[in-house]
Amino acid sequence: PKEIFLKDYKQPDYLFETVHLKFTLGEEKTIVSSKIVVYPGLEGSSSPLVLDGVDLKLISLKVDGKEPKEDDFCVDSRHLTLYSPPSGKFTLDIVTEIYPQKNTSLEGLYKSSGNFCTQCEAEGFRKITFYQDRPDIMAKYTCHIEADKSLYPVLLSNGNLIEQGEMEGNKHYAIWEDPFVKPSYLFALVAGQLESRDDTFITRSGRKVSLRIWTPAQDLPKTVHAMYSLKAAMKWDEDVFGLEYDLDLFNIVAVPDFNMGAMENKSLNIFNSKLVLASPETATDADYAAILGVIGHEYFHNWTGNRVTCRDWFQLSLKEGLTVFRDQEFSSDMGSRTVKRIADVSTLRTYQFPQDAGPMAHPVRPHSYIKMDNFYTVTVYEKGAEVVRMYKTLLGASGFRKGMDLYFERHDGQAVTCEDFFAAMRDANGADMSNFLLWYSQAGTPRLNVVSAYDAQAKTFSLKFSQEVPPSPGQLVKEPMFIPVALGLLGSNGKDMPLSSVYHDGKLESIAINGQPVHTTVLRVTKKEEEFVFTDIPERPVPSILRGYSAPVRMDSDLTDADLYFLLANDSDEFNRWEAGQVLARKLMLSLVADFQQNKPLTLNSQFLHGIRSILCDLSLDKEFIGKAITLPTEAEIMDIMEVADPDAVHAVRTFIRKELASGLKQELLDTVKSNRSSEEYVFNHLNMARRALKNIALAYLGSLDDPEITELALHEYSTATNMTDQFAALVALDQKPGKTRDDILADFYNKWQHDFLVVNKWLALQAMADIPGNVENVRKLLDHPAFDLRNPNKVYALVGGFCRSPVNFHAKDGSGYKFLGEMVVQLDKLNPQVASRMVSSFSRWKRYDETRQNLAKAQLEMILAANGLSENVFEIASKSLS
Ligand code: B3K
Ligand code: ZN
Repeated sequence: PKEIFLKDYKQPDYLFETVHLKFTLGEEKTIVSSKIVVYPGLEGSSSPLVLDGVDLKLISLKVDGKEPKEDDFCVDSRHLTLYSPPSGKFTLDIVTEIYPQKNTSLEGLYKSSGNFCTQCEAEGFRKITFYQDRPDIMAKYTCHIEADKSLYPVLLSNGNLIEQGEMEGNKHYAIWEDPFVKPSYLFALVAGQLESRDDTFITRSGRKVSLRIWTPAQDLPKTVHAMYSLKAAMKWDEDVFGLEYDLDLFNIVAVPDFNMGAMENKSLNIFNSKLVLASPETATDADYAAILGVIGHEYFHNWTGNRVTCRDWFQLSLKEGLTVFRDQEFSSDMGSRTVKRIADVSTLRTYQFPQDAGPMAHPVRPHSYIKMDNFYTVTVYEKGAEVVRMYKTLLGASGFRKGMDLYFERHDGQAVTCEDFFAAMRDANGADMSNFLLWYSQAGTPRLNVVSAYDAQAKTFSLKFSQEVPPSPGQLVKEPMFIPVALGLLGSNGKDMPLSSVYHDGKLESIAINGQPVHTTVLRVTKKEEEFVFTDIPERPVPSILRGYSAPVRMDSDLTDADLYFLLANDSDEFNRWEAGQVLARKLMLSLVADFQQNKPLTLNSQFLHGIRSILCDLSLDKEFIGKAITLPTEAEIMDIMEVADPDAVHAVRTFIRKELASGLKQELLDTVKSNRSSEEYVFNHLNMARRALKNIALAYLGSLDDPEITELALHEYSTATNMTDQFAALVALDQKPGKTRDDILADFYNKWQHDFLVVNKWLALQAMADIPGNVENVRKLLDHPAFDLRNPNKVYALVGGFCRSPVNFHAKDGSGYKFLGEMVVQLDKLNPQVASRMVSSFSRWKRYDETRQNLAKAQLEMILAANGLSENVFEIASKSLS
């Protein structure tokens, strides 16, 4: 397999002006005819024209209407090369044959539940026809589709429908024209038996846009929330960024077989059904929130991704980091900002930090890849979003908006780079952004250490920062980063002190805004070591550092437990209140893990329990915030900060603390469950969701107790639930104890919901994640259950992916978990390399464990690498994991 490098980027020698595609969709084969108008690139060229093409059968080729001679071109398994194309403008006519019915990779053109659909990002278009399949080739497309009328009554592609009609032999056709230039990865086609929920949106300039969400007829009632989300997103983008939709039609299609969440094809978004379909009875609050976020995300791509796209795939974060940031802000504005921030930071810590510290660590803009699909990662997406957030933290909301405006003014209709985005931000604000670009090129999570000192005589408070970026593959020595540190100082009354100046770099700098002192300031930490001294500080303050998590770093500080409890109770920055609790919990968990490993008895310190009690019972707090604040850091998060990860110890300790809290706070938790029940109809709004969230977290705590009263309670909650959020939460509570009650209730749930594959996936995932000893056998049995299908990614993510999230069973010391995953990866790779490669990633941090586990995991990785016909996708992850 060949590695591709950013440093080798070359502008294309040939550009494409227009592309006319014609699809004749059939049951055995599909014929794709493509007519491309080609013209020379900026440099002009006499070099060969190389088109990408994979799994294609070339039927005919014409250059300017004439068949080329046999030695004028060649076709191999990946390319069609024209040795000496005409100089100046010319046309290419290419006819290929493809077999969507046999395409199990779910990339290119394939069938899902009887319908045709496409997935072209990143490099799927080359499985449809020969093309320069790279994002800097932007052209105008038309798409002509012909198909059987009864089997495929609906024919969709990008842009506007310009013609449709009947044909002989019960066939029909439709012609779509997209007026905007686009790269091939945004091309889409859908054909099948679908119906739509229709609505309209009037843009702020008064244009009427038709909105259609397409699903099989029986699912239409479940698209109400998706339509609500789409309209909310359209409105939000106008209000916050001044960005209006640019066509008269916007389509969303839901398909059950999809490798990832959704795809932003121009005006024809294609979604995994999981992220469209919802009803109160079948979807949880978490599903509703995910749908809102992802519908927003894909819609927002229309500007950040489609109108302005990426020059090459190394720039992926240009569109993804920015669009994730935009969807995070959208969800914040639609619900609770603090709670959304907490959820996003937890994701970063649970998934991105481990990636950034392991063999697959890569910068937000990777330097190289073997298979681009492997780089749709939490680093490119979530860390990338943190990078965008830092611009906003540094430039302020209006400065950030100015930067965005300039970005669109300069680059609409272009394929650009991360530097172009940086330059727009900098130039629009005349800002000194110092070494900020390092966030794109250096991998690894920076460590930031803070030491504080108060001088009572001089009334100064000093903060000394030191930073270090750990080495990562291919990058052993790192430069110091530009870290924005949002900071406040709390007085003994628990209030923020007014801040007006700080000594830094030998100068007294004003931090007042318009002459007024501030309560939060943003320090620009740019050196390996750096000191900031605040003046006129009347008493020793408690610093609240990195407010709102202003930079994606791991911070250590000299804050004492007393300081942390003080912040937990008083910080005006709600995020940092939560964070103080998490720091305390992390410390506690690590010290109990050490006790566990030394066979010492475990005890929970009572101050921690009191801290949790006071939050649980604080009626002034937002209930969803309470839920987050009483939730312990994840097992993955704790393993990530240990010298040698010990899944058994971490699991035992987390379970122990949960039980102790549940028994110590049993009455309070019971009261919480009872007082937050509701009989009203399900509504998706913050207050209602927050109430359900808190009730269900309390119920989950109680479920950890061996207590018949609690079993009764959970059974009662299960049988009286009127929505899936409450019903599933009760099931989760009951799932914790192996035995007859658990078996019965799981069976009952399946019987109720076997007709609904999205609900059944929750049932699969719940069982897969169970921490009951030897659960791998149960998971193996579920592989043969009629509800399971290896070809459907959602089911694989639920069962196989769910299993890998159970630390005790996946990392079982007898190697049974690793062996299971090894076998699954080899089987999956033959069907769908993208899915297999996501699964094999669970092995990538094998070196973090003890020697026994290391050897077992390594053996599986070696077995996978030795498999016949291994895909590049799996090869890349497995080989990098081993190196
Ligand atoms: N851009 C797509 C992801 C495509 C993944 C290709 N392997 C969805 C999104 O981020 O919006
Ligand atoms: Zn995206």
